[in-house]
Amino acid sequence: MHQGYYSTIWIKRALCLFFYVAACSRVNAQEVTNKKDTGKYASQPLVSHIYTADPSAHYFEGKIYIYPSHDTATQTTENDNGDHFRMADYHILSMDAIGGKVTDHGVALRVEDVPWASQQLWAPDAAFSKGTYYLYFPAKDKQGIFRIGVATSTRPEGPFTAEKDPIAGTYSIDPCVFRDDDGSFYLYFGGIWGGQLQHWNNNRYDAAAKLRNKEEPAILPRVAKLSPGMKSLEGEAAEVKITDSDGRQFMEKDNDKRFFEAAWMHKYKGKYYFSYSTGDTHNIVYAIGDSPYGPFKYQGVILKPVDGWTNHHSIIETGGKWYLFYHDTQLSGKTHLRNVKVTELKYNSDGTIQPVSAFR
Ligand code: FUB
Repeated sequence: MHQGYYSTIWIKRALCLFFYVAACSRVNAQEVTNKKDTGKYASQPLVSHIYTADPSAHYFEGKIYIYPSHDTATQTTENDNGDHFRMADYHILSMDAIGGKVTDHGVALRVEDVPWASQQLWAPDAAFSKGTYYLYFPAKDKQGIFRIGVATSTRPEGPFTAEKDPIAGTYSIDPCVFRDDDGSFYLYFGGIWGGQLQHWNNNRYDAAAKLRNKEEPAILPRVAKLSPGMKSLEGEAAEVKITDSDGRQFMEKDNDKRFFEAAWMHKYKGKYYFSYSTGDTHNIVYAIGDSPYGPFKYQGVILKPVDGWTNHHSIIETGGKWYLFYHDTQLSGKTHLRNVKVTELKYNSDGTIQPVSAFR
């Protein structure tokens, strides 16, 4: 009886010890995993006090200014329409140099201060011309249709004052404004699915239009020259032709290469580099051309998929080096709560870009 009692105690003690050791090693394993997780990223978020995404970087007045989306928590269920991206204002960030302290300049524009807009301030861009800073931004109008608006300021960080109406002839999302060497400005825009580009044919809205079938030509981004006043288009928007290396236009099924959203334009050694996100295959890719209007020949991947569904970037040169600004979801683990980052971008001697990974 006694023997049985003691052996029961010893069995209990042994079991306790076993569970204690197991629990300890689980905690240790968890800590190691967390440390490894932080270290797995090649770059760290530029700010962590707010969520930021879609960074459009520019060099203004001797500093680097970043024009990002300001992601906010939302109760809206995640869907293919992007309804969970319900951003309500913009904050502009700046830093003296890459790696330096990042300043958040506070609210630069709010959706309620845009007379024509109803919701969803998505990825913006900015430009400077003749003493004025211009903020270009997409938002849904009162009918729920994405348009592109413009707001002005005397300062790169704002605050910005929005025009009464969206820019005539614009639609969809993700404006990118490119200044060519001759001082002309070009506006690129468009994004499919929630960005609504599939509803626009010949610059007319078709509510019934559907996404393309796999065997149909892929939907193309749009470009228009900006008029000297920077608030209107010079003529109608045109499609930006992107082809494979053999000159073949991409089909919808080429979704590892065809355009989805997030256009960016930069010039390197006299060539025009048009880069964009492939959307559901999550790459940032690029194509090269001889004119800001294209056509552009596909070259390859710039940024491989990051954490999170979306991939969005900008490219600038500063201090004699080239940099890629992008975002991922390191801080939140949630698709619609992103954080902006930066990393160096390198070219090969033939002008091609060395692909970047967001991970070590
Ligand atoms: O931030 C909202 C949308 O997500 C952007 O407009 C897209 O480019 C994607 O990053």
